Amino acid sequence: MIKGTFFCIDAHTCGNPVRLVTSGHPNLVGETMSEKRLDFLERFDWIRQGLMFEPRGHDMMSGAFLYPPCSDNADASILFIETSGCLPMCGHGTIGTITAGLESGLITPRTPGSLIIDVPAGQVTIEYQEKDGKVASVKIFNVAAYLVHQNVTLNIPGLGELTVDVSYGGNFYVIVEPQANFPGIDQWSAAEILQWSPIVREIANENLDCVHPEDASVKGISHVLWTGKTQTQGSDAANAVFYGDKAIDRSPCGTGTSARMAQLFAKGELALGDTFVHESYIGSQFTGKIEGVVQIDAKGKNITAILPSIQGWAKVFAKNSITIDDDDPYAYGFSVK
Ligand code: PYC
Repeated sequence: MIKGTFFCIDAHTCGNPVRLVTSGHPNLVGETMSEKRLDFLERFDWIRQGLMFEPRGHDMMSGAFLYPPCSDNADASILFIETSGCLPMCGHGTIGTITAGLESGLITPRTPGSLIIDVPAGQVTIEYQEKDGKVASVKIFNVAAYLVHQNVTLNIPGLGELTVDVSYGGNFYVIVEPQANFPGIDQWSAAEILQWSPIVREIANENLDCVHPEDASVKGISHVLWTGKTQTQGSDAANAVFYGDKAIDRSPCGTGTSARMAQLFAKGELALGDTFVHESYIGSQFTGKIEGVVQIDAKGKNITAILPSIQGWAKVFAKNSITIDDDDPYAYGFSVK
């Protein structure tokens, strides 16, 4: 029996996939995208599994559904899906979704050139530029980002000690900079990043508490951000972000760039108004900026956070109709361990 048919627009943001699902949306219960995200995970996760995992997707696959706005001031809402679940926020996913949504006419801005979007992590504002009938670039004014833990030493069996920071940029990131037991991403193969990242993430999660002070459903370290030398002219820094079980982000990672700027701001290495050109493992670039500084109330204790922006581009390359049919033994996908 066919469980669902999903029309999808496939795109990539600076190299990383974005599958915008444009039909087959389940009706979700909840007032906010955070509540709707939890409802989707509880009742409709089979859709994510079918569309993200092999054979319809792959390890890096990530995507999104557009929903009507949850807030009065917003133009639309986004639910993110990927191999690991439903992220509270995804920067490359937002850039791809906005590009594909505008180019296909699925998003109609009330004010040309700008949009307000509800996401599970809160609300983001978008500014975009068009050229020759296409979206040339998308700038996201992201949710507040802040450094959570600083200079924590983790003991990684087989690798040794790593001193790391943990920062939030829409997801929680362990950030690993070059040090005795890690020479930098320019010295490590993709296979080494994929080998050590899940172990670092697991040990970091065992040792460090990460719960967002304004939404307790946003918790736990999901990503590992490794740094190293740049390879593209004009980059201020380079990173390789590990997500899911076996993925390295091909884009510079929007929430990772936000988390990294928050870390560098807290350590005095970036200031309000600074731009930050961040490079991915394949050398593609996002331009980040520290747009503002705010205080987040964490049960009476104030956390200083930055308001980051991230600018990048996406390209649409395919349109397809995907069915999930119960008679297929791999209807809900698989992942090779
Ligand atoms: O761009 O925020 C991002 C992202 C998260 C995981 C992969 N990309």
